[in-house]
Amino acid sequence: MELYFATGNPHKLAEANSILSKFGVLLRHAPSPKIEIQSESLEEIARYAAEVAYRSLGSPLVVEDSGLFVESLNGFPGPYSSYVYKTIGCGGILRLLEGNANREARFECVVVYASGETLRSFVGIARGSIAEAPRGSGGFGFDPIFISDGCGGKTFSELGPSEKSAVSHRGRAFRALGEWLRSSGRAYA
Ligand code: ITT
Repeated sequence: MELYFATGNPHKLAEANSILSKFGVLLRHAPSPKIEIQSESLEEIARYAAEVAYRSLGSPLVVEDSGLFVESLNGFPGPYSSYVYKTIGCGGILRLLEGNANREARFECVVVYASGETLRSFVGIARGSIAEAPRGSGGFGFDPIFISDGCGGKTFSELGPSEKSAVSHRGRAFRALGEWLRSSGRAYA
């Protein structure tokens, strides 16, 4: 089964494809941009983008919105993660947390599938904490500063791609999508 993925982020496409290939699903980069509204809800952003992309493409597709939520910053940068990464980056988040003992954080991901009348969301959350300094060279975005619970203190950047996907917000959300596609008879694997 093939689906379009409306995203401007090639890392997301690669991670999602490595997960969905186990469900017999291949994601193709959608030839239409992801239109993002401003909202505090990842789900609202992803659903709107999926509806717009589906109207323009007319083929089954997925859209994903994700973000890093830092507890002691009241969830910042959350839905603004892409802009915050481009502006202040990992170093900026580390500076905001200087001297702060509470380093708890989580990544959230909402995947929305759109086809015909069907619009369905799948959520994945990865809990963890913000490292004292960046570590590792893999992944993208805030991976060098995010330590996922249950990974021996390694940052996402220090994990291999499949180790990251096993615990990541994206891994959880796309596996839920894959299971639903399979159980609803849309994908066979
Ligand atoms: P699209 O909107 O085009 O899909 P994007 O990168 O702009 O790509 P988002 O708007 O969903 O995506 O922003 C999410 C940001 O959160 C992303 O740019 C990263 O900075 C960060 N992020 C999300 N998932 C991440 C991950 O697995 N590892 C590291 N950073 C991540």
